Amino acid sequence: MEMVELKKMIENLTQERFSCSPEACDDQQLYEVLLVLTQRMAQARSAPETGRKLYYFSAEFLVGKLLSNNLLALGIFDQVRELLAEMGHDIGAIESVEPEPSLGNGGLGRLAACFLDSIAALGLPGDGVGLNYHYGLFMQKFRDNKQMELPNAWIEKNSWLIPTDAAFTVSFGGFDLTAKMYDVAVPGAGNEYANRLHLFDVENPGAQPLSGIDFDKTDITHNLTSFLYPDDSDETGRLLRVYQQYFMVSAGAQLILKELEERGYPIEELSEHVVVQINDTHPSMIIPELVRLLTQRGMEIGAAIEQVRRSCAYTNHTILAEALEKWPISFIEKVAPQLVPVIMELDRRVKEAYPDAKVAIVDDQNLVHMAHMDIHYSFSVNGVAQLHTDILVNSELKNFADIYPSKFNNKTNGVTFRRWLEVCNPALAGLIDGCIGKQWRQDTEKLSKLLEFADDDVVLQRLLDIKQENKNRLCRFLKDEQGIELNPESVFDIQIKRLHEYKRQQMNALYVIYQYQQIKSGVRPERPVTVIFGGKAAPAYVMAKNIIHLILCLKQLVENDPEVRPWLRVVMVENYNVTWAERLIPACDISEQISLASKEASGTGNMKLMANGAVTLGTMDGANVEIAQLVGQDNIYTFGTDSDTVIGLYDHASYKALDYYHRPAVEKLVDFIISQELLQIGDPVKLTELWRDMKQKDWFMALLDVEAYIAVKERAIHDYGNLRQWAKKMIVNIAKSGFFSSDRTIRQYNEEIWHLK
Ligand code: 26Q
Repeated sequence: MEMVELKKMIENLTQERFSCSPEACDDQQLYEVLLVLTQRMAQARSAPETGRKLYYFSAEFLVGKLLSNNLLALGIFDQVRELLAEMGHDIGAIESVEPEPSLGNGGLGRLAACFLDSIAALGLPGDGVGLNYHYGLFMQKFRDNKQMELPNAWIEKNSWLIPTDAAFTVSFGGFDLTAKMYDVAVPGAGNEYANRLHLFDVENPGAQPLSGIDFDKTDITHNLTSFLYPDDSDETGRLLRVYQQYFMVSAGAQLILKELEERGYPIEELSEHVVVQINDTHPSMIIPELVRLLTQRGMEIGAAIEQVRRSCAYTNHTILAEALEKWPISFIEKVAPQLVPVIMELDRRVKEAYPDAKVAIVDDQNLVHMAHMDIHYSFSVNGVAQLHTDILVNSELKNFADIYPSKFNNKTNGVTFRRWLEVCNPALAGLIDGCIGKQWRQDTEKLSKLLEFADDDVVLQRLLDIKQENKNRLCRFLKDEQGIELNPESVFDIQIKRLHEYKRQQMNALYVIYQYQQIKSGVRPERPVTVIFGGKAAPAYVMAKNIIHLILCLKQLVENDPEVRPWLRVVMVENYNVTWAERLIPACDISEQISLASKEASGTGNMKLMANGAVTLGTMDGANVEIAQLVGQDNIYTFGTDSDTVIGLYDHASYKALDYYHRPAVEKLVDFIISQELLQIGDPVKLTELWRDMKQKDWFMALLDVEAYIAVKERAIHDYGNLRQWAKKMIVNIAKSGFFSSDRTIRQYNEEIWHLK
């Protein structure tokens, strides 16, 4: 679009809405103007040509702020930034007034958002289907070195939500609700299309939290879409969760059938024209709901089941047994009694064909295993990284893979480089353009051409300079928003992800203790190190909160010790979210990916950090395995017990934390958790609980790997001293990151599962 034309549009909008020139507007006003502008431009676009159409069902879409991303997709980001600068405004400041739609917990929700971005960019016909939570993931505050949760409202008078005329009745046991459909436009980058994210909402929302983030979970009518569940560890109100799930899938199923009819196809041809991707088990009730609706419209049950089976595909995101959803049939009886006979029939057919109780849908305790229903009644089951898929096939879901060997397939996750490189790290994107041209923006595999510059001193120096600028910028944000002052010259070692024992933030905390003790005994690290954490703990997840408490206590200890502070700093960013990720990732030197091997299905932060020139320090878990294969041993720091060994330890229950605790080097780290120094700062109950768990249980085997971890981290920090060598590692990582574009992932979904066109 021409600059003059764009300028005129902005001027008209500011005049129309605020009766003033763009120059006279404040950031809030300009944000609203740009929101309206992008929304209109996106709405003027048409949906991609539909052969088969995809519906991506997900309880979470962690889209993050949308302004920059949408401007980029519409191809006007650079022009708008320039125009605003001419008018005396900074696009960064304007963006900062945008509230972040945090409609997801973490990896799974962010993946869904990256996928929508890529589906649109590839010009494929595919819409998202989810829920319009009024309160997104809670806001995290720290008080007394503990996590507090506050409600997080994101919908303002002007938001990205576009009301539509579509509404569907959803029948629950004893009452009906109307599901109103709101759309968020998803413009495709580099084309003229736009898809939609459909978010369903109740007609009369409006619940306020009772206190903190606590809602009246029995008031379904008003509270069904009030809030996003902060992950599976929150046991309260599980029934409301089932209400949410059924509401989403029932409305979504009705939308599918309505659009099928509008396109002029009979329901008998459903699977020719529709594919449903089920993002983890949260939307699994789509299967019985579609069967029910098809039979209601006159199809014979066997034919209906067959159509649904050929339409549905399921993605598994977890190997943690405790995270697999199993609902008591009594819950479903209460929420959606009309589904019970369908589920019983689906189960009956399974039991008839496969007498093995381990593959039943309904078990002998009347629990409905959602994943089992998905596997039997879909045509594709995929894991999200090669190792994850291998573990599903060879151990976790072996019984199923033996029955349906060809259903199982791998789709290694990816991330959108538009948000996670072009938007969040424009300086690096510009350097890459200068080296290899701009084609990588369409095809990220072309980043491999950067390898030709691995010995180019000018490029390597520029790469280091850009990293330094990004570290400086992060320091300014931390200073302005959280009052934290850091040494930008230190090594930035960053672990950002949800708090979970399997991700082993506690092992990183043990490293901090190690380094603290070294310094106190007179041995300084080779250079100053800043260990940065970011992440939220589920409000009911006691151990995860204890780990946050330990980290915050360590931070306070280190901050107040003038002997230690110049060499070691600890930071925990408050309220880590997509927006903070966009600031942290470009500033990272060492990317911490230290989950217990076999437990992290994929990880996607690892990919974003790699693309921004961070060097991974990690276990051979999830997609780290593929990162290691791509970059080679010189350009990654791997350590720790391998996944086969870990799986063996669980199978034979042979890991004994105490044995590792009693190693002298380990004992003095663990015991520091209840040292006088820390007990003076923190809550003795929490610290003692954590200490006891770590030495006696340590379910995720931090003590098994901690010595190897410390050794490899020391080596990485040593290697950082040779900056030229380090810059080479950075460039190799960037060059090899192209495989992890969600454009590649989505191409594979389309070629091997969806067949959209
Ligand atoms: C379940 C029941 C009740 C309430 C909430 C939940 C719930 C919510 C969110 C269960 C799981 C989640 C999120 C899971 C998740 O984020 N998994 C991550 O998915 C990423 C994308 O595939 C992977 O990269 C990560 O490895 C995986 O942990």
